[in-house]
Amino acid sequence: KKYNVAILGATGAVGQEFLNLIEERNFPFANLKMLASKRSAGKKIQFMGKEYTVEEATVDSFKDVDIALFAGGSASKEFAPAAVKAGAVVIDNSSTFRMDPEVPLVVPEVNPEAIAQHKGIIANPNCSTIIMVMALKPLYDIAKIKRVVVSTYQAVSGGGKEAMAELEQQVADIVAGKPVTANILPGAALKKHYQIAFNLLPQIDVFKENLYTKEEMKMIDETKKIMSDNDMRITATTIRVPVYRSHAESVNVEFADEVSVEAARKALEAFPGVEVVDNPDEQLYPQPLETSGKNDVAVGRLRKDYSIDHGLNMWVCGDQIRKGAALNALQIAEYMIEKDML
Ligand code: 2RA
Repeated sequence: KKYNVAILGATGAVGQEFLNLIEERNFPFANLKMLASKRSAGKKIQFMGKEYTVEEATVDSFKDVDIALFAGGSASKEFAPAAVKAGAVVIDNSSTFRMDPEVPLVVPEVNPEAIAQHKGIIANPNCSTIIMVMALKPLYDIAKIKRVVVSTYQAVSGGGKEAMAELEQQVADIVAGKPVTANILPGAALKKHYQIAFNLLPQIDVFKENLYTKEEMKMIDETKKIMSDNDMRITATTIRVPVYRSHAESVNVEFADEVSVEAARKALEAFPGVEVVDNPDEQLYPQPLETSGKNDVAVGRLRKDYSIDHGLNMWVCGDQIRKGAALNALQIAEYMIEKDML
């Protein structure tokens, strides 16, 4: 069986990755609709030997669509209800519906059972959250996790194609001895912008009243929902780094019981979608350059946290446009196809 697929946000970084993955994974599509905002409407996209014209998304765009893949952004709020009404299942990469109790928030390796609860919309978690829970879940399966302390090192592509271009331009300008301009990062809509080249920015998204950024609160709230554990204590600090692609995270875990490094390694090695890269003798550890363009989340630097009773430190890297966004969403669709849920 083949399915009619629509991609909303087809011209952006996540939209483009949807296309790469649909081809790579031989996703069973019949018709493919490329949708975007008015600004991108009319653009041509070459895909699998065919030329597609990007159409402006409207509430009428979803007739006969089986699966609507939403790349993210404010368009989701406007178009998700229309797509559902037209009979499509929406897999949404924006934050709009993630914490809605009626909407499953899914990482297929972690909580696929939640998909069955959907009422038309399934939310794809935030990229840094997905990458972290891929490493937490196999560990949680051997011992309850009491507390997590995470610091992220997030690539500029998390801020979109424009943020990548900004880093490239700044590096070129610095090397050429020219003055540097910053217009995008830490966020295009923010009041102030700072240089990312040869710098770090401790702000991803806007600040909330509690002094955390929205990105930090996503990691906290979404992880509890995905792992179905509201008692888990989590604190997060999210940082933008001058890396093109692939987020990295330093994750400190406190368990309720003893977990040896060997047991943790074994559990991580057995988990689908995780690759353990951890050999200090050979200087092997995950690096964003190595995980860019790959599907698996890499985990390494496994070691005890001797400052607490049952603690473990790890270093996690994952391509946030793949597993952190497009791949995860497509895996949700593949799961539904496999289980005949579409
Ligand atoms: C970032 N979390 O890296 C975002 C993308 N969804 O900015």
